[in-house]
Formats: sequence, C-alpha cells, structure tokens
Amino acid sequence: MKIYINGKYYDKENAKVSVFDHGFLYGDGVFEGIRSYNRRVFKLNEHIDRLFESAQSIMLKVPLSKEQMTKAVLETIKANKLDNSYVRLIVSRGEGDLGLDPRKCYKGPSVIIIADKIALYPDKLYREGLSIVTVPTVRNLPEALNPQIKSLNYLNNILAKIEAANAGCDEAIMLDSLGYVAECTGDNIFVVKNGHLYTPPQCMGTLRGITRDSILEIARKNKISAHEHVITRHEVYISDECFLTGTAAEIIPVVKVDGRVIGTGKPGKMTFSLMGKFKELTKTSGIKY
Ligand code: PXG
Repeated sequence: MKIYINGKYYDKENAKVSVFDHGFLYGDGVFEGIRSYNRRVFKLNEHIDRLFESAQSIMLKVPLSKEQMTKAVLETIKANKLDNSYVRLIVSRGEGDLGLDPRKCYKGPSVIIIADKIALYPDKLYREGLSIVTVPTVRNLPEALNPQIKSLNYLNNILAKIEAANAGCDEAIMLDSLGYVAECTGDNIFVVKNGHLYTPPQCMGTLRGITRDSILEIARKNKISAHEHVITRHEVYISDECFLTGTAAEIIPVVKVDGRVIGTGKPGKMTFSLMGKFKELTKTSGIKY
C-alpha cells in the first residue's frame, strides 16, 4: 500500500505523522471519505469542495489548490492499482506544541491520502436490512461545532456508535437538541411514506451528505416526490420504508427502529429501486483515472 503524506508516498509501516500533530492531539483537522467505482471517482469535485468548505470554516489553509488535491487523490488511487476503492483524505493542522494554539503549528497543515477498500456491513444486511436504535447522545449543536464541518473530531458520532453497540445494533439515530431526527453516526437517513421520500434538512444538525444529495438528484430525475423536511421519531416508526445513505455504507435498508418493525419488516420496493439506480449512477458518472 502506498500512502500519500505531503507529496511523498510511504509504505503502510512507514506512513507516520508526529504525535505533536494537532490532528492527533485535538482532532484539529478535516477529512473526506470518497469512493471510486470501475476506475471512476464518484462525486470527486463535490468531496473536494466540501473538504475546502470544512477547512474554510475552521480557518485551516489547505496547502494545495483544488486542482492539485484532485490530482493527488487520482494519483494515490492509481499508485495503489485499485479499480474500486475507498479513499480517506485528511488535512490536519500539523505539528505544534502541547498547547491548543494552532498558530504554533509552524510547519503548516499536513495532507494525507489513504486509498484502500472498505465494507462496513455484510451483504446479508443490504438484502435484509438493519435494526437501529435512537441513542441518548445528541448530535453536535450547529452553533457549537457545526455537523457540516467534517472535522477529525468524531467523538460525538463515536459515542453514539458505542451506544448503538451497547443496544446490540450497528447504527444509531442521533437526534438534534430539539429532539428531531438529525442523522446516523456516519450516514444520513431517509423515510418513505405513501410514495413520498423524506430526509431531514441540513439545518437540523445534519451533514449534507453527498450520497444523500445523489438520492435527491435520482428522485428528481425519476419524478419521485422527495422532501427535505423535519422528521420526528414517530414519523420514522410509522414510515413504510427507511434507509441510510453514506459513502462508506452506500444505501442500506433499515427494517427495525427502537424495536418497531418498519413497514413489512423487509426492505421496501422504493429502497431497492433507489439502491439499483444509485449503483447505476456510480457506474456511469465520476472522474476517470
Ligand atoms: N453523516 C455523517 C455524520 C457522516 O460522517 C455521512 C452522513 C454521509 O455523507 P456522505 O457524503 O458520505 O454521503 C457521513 C459520512 C463510517 C464512516 O465508518 C462514515 C462516514 C465518514 C467516515 C466514516 O461509517 N460518513
């Protein structure tokens, strides 16, 4: 495996950053998770744009231009000879001292690109659906640490993941501070009711997921009525279908929430149809390498 660190490639054993890097000490940095399918990087421009937006919000100057970053991602995937891949793109504040002050990170931010594979769930769960729970940890408040920022500090989501595991589940619904459904730990959530598709708006402490946007785009193209609308737990419980979207998980059906069986207890027609259309989109779009 060849890992990109600040313009050079290292083997996995030698791909190291300093323990004084503020990404490690404080989670001070930003990241993206990106997939490629059949030698095409899916929504690469959208991921690069979101990375730069996260960086802008935390006043982190990305040491590469968007064009250079795009090239570095494509070259790292090629260097690893991967036709299908999962890429982790990281920009950390860089090496500083033990204090919080990012002004002391004199060497400047580090760029790290790892191209690997990922399979979050076994195939069976994509056919049969997940059982998930609502957890006590509330999603970060937008006025504190906005969920639009994909920061290296994912403790909010990791706590929710631990609480899901404690309940015997693989994923968790996180609520916002008002008690509305925000999203899951690493995925956005959709419900289907009477043929209409609903997902929480991004103002509800919800990351504007790129897979989520792809589903809304597919819905629009296929004349499926889709709404960004506040959702309560009740509306999830009484939905006909429910599914999650994310780059790592892709589209995965949900068949049980907090012990309530969703719809028939099997993944629904709309979910399977959108899974198929999403697969098609990943095959036919994206930047070639
Ligand atoms: N919400 C959150 C909180 C995320 O972290 C998504 C939604 C989906 O966004 P995209 O743009 O990928 O459709 C994410 C991204 C994991 C893992 O191991 C998941 C993400 C990032 C890193 C790890 O599940 N999901």
